[in-house]
Amino acid sequence: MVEPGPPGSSGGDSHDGKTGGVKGYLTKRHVYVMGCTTLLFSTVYVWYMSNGTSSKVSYIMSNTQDLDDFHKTKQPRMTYTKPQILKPSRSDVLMMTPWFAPIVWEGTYNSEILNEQFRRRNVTVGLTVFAIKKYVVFLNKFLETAETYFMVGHRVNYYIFTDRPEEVPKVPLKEGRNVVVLQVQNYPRWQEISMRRMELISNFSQQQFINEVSYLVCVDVDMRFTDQVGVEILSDLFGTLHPHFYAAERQSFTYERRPASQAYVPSDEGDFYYAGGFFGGTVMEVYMLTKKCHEAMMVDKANGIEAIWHDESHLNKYFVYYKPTKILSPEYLWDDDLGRPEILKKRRFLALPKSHAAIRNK
Ligand code: UD2
Repeated sequence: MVEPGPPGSSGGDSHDGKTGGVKGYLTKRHVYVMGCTTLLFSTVYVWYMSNGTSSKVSYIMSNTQDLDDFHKTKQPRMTYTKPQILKPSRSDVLMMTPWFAPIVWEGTYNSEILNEQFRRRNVTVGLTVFAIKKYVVFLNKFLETAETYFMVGHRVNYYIFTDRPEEVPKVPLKEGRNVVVLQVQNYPRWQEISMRRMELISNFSQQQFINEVSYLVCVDVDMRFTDQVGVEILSDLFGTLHPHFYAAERQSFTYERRPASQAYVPSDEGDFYYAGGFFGGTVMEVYMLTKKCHEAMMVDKANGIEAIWHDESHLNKYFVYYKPTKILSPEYLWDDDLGRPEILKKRRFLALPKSHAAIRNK
């Protein structure tokens, strides 16, 4: 083992200190440090220039500060049951995809560890929800239950897209949590309202969300939280297994099967069927997903075709080719009409029963 030497030395092996490339004037360690420094500064510079904002630079700085403080501050004790290599935490469900994306089930993660990691990064999460026309009636229950169960202990911005800002209920919020009402237009058809979410999320991601939050979580409004939905869901890009299809075979997935649509998925492709009502990721990843899906929907529109399940079909097409880095189990989007299968240890986000005739296009 090489013992670290005094400052300025090249480590334990004195014969290893010079490099031919700089004619022996500099030690390898100098060259290494200079290389790293140059790389760091050029990365930061390119990043800074391409974004026109200092938010990412300050992100790097604050994280470096955190590392600097590591030895000075007392770290919280990390006492919990040790993971067991020979005893997987769940043996009844798939916990990892073939591209190494974890599938989030109760019993597979430790919230304490994850909360500590995300708190250290001082993460703010944006929750986007659309309440257009009559769907404003769902906001009260949605927000009230989100205050109890969604990202407890973390900073949250609720982005409420609506055409009826005056009907957004005033729900008491905990510290660090804000409601941001975004007034948008409505459309005559409910399908169009559902699909246009992609366009609006991508536009607002670029103009606003990128400056305000680290992650976006994009969900349906006719839902209520019934158990914890925390930072375990966060990742670069995540989708949720649709409660109707999590155990189904490919042929049963209701992907768009007409080649004329941009959402077309051939019968021998696809991993899972994802729900349109719960996806997310970093603002940049969500921006790319929603932009691509919106563009695809516009091509379909120009060609006089609408995908079978609207935005959900396009989301599913996207995930075939840009695979999520994390997948949420149906715990995160459940419908009690489907009963309570043994594998479902928790129901965290539940569909509310709704009368389509009374609520859609109203
Ligand atoms: C499924 C998906 C949904 C979407 C849709 C496409 C789930 C749980 N839901 O929902 O995400 O992909 O299929 O067909 O996976 N909305 C309004 N006002 C309206 C109509 C819709 O605000 O007049 C919004 C609202 O946030 C609603 C969402 O659009 O939750 C989706 O509409 P939906 O819930 O009526 O569609 P549904 O249940 O078929």
